[in-house]
Amino acid sequence: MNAIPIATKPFFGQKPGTSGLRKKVTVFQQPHYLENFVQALFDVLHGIGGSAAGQTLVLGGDGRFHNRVAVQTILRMAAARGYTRVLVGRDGILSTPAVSAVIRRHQASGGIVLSASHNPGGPDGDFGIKYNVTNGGPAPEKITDAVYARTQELTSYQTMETADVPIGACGVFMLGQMQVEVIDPVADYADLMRDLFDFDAIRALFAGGFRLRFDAMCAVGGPYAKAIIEGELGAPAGTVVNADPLEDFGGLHPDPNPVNAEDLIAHMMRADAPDMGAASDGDADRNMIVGRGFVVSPSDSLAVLAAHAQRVPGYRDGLAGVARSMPTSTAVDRVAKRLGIDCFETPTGWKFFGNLLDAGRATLCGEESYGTGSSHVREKDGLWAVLFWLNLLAVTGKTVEQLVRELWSTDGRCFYSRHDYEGIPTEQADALMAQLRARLTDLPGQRIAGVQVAAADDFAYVDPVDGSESRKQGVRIMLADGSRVVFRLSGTGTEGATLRVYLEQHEPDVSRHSLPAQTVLAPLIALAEAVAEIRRYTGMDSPSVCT
Ligand code: G16
Repeated sequence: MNAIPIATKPFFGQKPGTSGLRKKVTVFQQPHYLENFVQALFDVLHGIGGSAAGQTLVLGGDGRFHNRVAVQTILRMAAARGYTRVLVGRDGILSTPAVSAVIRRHQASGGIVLSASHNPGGPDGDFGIKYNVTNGGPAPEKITDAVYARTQELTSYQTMETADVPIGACGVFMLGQMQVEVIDPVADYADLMRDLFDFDAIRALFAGGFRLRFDAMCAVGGPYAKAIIEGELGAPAGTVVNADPLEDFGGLHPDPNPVNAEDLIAHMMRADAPDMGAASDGDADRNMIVGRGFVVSPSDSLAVLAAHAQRVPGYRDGLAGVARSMPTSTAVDRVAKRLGIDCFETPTGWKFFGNLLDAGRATLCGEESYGTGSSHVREKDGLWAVLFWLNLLAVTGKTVEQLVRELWSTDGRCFYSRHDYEGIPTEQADALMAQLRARLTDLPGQRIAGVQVAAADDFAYVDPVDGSESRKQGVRIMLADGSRVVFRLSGTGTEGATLRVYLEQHEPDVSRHSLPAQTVLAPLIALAEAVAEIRRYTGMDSPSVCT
């Protein structure tokens, strides 16, 4: 069996965003579209036309529509490229954190994740592809930029003419000279979790009647949560709901936030609510934590985990440091200060944590976008966060709400909200950001909508490990007391542009901690409108999603 060249032409816009290339399924279904991207990736990794002989690739996705087709396409191209071995999840399934774990455990040269994360799936939904490097983390910008450049000059790609590899059961198959090993998607990941957490303590918690509701949102987290939480930890059957991954996520929008996981929130607000609620997203790297009648913000969740990390076996020796994306609230900064450890502020995108984790400068990382993780892999990890919380509840005997309120009474509460304006025409969104950037030097010192602006900038990051620079990562308007409004455009959408407005205000006074966030943040919301003229540019009177 020989590699055969297929003539092709470049496609417009194959530029990876915050986390890989995400487009409508119909875009990926165009002949040669996926192949071009994979060829460009292989050309960057192995040199134009170069061989991947001796290398192992990990391959899997969140099971969304087009996953199966894409897996077979990539297997053929990997064989044509000369890869020695591919580890593929059974049925083409691997969660994003599991890909990271498998790459690291098997010392693979890298992995391909097929997912559009929290974006809806199905024939009219979204699809995506992303490459993770040998540390298990998303490829850095120097690779993704090079891949994009290469997509713009392709004239052919290499593949093979073969039957599909049977990936429905574990086993080893040959595709030409390449070995395809179909692996259990959960096994390596479950081993890692056993090393990190006190499974006995969590087992005892469930045995004592503790009730959890884990909503897998018909996405890839289901099999992992069922195997570990129900299978190993003894939670009653039915603890994990929406546990079977479906190609269209059962029509759900698998984004674990209070808006899209409304069914979970409704259960957690009932008088007979379980002790804890949790949800994960399409590819199982995001998480939401809910107490009885009490929603935990992702920024607070990160801060609680950091504050109590030493109670968990995997972090018994303490944290080297913590890191958060710039728009994430400063709750974890306050914990880091108390603990006397470094806290890094990075641009949005998990890839920016990779160097800090590799260099041993950060142990825990998190983002406002419902992502939390640690040095155990190089992705955020939804189920890991849930197990971490369960471990803390088991060893402290406290409730979710108690742990969060303790954090607030120690460090003050960082009131926080994100307002998303989705589906804006791209030119309008760009114009809004351009006028904000043009005003940056004028804003400091001005009183706008009754609020005094202390400073304003466009966030830029210099990686402390390799010195690489990332500019224009979000406009920040800061007040003297540390409150802030941040504006940036999402890099993960597939239709038009999404403006994200992040609002944060610190409140030390415990008597004000139960006020509704939107009420406390009202002056900042007014400031955001006055400075950015959101209504005028977007034509929208209110955000489409408010979390
Ligand atoms: C990705 C990135 C995250 C980022 C999120 C939202 O998550 O890995 O770092 O916070 O997108 O990005 P944006 O604000 O640009 O839409 P995921 O879960 O979609 O892979």
